[in-house]
Amino acid sequence: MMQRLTISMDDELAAAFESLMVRKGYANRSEAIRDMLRRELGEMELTVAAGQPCVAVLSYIYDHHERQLSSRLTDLQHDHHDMTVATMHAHLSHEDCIETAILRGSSAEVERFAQEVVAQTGVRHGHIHLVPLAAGQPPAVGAYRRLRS
Ligand code: NI
Repeated sequence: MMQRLTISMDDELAAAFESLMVRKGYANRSEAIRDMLRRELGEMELTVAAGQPCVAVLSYIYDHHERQLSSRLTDLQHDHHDMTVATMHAHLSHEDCIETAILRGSSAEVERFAQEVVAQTGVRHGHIHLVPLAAGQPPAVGAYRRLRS
């Protein structure tokens, strides 16, 4: 059985999608979207299945003119001080700041915290790179995910 989905998107996103398809060599849109979905679902499984200790690099851009966002982000980090190893901040322009945080904890906790940060209004381009820390075992495969565009 196949289901048909109709998707709406703005012109800019549609154009970006078309060029991505060409770049990655997809024959049609359905195949490209199916592939992205499978990848996203696979990554979710990988990270949900693993409750193991990890380090992670979380990065995002945000608008520091957005009301109270800077202090909300700082508060969030203080609330999770046991997980926040270090944070680096750079002022990119009049509006934008970039921050990277090194986090350490169980992958489930780290992901929950990261998701909370990037879900704040005014945060863009949230990415996380999770590296599992399995004691006495060879390094497992890490996961790199885009949390928010
Ligand atoms: Ni700044």
